[in-house]
Amino acid sequence: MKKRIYLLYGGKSAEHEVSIRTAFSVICALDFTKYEVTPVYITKDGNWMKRDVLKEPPKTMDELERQLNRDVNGLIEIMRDIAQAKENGEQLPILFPLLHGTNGEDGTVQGLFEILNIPFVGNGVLASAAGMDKVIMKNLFAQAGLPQVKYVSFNRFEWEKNEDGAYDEVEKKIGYPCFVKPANLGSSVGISKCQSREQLQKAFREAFQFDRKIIIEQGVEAREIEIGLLGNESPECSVAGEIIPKAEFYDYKAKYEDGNTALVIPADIPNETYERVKEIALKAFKVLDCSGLVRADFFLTKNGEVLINEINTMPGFTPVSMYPLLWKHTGIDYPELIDKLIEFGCEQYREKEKIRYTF
Ligand code: G1L
Repeated sequence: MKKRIYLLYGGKSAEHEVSIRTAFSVICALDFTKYEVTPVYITKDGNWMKRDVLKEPPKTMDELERQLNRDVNGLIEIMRDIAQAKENGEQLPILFPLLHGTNGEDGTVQGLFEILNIPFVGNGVLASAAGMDKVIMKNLFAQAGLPQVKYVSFNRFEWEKNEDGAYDEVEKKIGYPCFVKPANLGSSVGISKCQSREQLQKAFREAFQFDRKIIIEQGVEAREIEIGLLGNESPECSVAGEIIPKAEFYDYKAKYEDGNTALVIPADIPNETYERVKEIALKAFKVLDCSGLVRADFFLTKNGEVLINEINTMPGFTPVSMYPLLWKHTGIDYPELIDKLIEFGCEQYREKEKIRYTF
């Protein structure tokens, strides 16, 4: 019997196209003799469109994007399929969400999966939600004693009540340069670097357009190091990678270019630094109660200090994204990585099935 997979992609998000491209890569990497693949396209208006089971990998991306003119809500169809599988005592299908931002990465869609009581790939409700909010994430890291840059946070109410008080606090606790960002990790907009009070005022106004909560982080001169984690109870760590501005790289072993940055894998760092990165990444995974996968991002300062910047519960996931590349260099290629993520999703579901709800 083939394992059934529902691949969810598209979605109400600025990353709609990225998601489609990622879904295309994932489907093409799946072994069709092992898996039965059902694409579920979520349109920009948020409609769920369950497609027919794929007989073979799609030839072009357009096939995944074409809208179906069916009046049945795809979500209801999926729910019916699940109920039928349960009734017939069949193996449950697994959901594979490739969705970003609102209703995808923030835990809401994972909540739906929990209610449906069905296996799914990747992080659960709590990790997804906590990982989406920079302030919550950093507060949890702080509570666990993980090293990170200084930060403060304000909501719109606090700022409107006392604007100058907020700027004073930033200058007293953080200083310049600093970064002002919407707290919501999903948005790559509304971010500014500030060197002065004037810039800070402008940056607050800008960031508050995109969220009701903002975070101000100390700007540090540092290298950017990332690592991948894979697993549930005792996750494995990949080699580390480095992101560097294009102008600065020359004769490294592996170079991947994308826009204005290059990825260097493995990162050229001392072994003790790598050990420290792993140690902190594993703690962060545990602190946020992650499952399946995480990409952990770090700053490495001039004096060798390792600071955690953030973790990403739904990292970029095309074959040329940092997370899959890190695993490729660790000895796990893209198709195998996907197999493992699916297996970890099933394992996580079995773990939850052990919980008693009656007493
Ligand atoms: F399901 C996984 F494996 F956990 C998973 C889900 C989503 C891995 C990576 C992603 N990433 C995304 O969905 C993306 C928005 C970054 C690209 Cl579509």
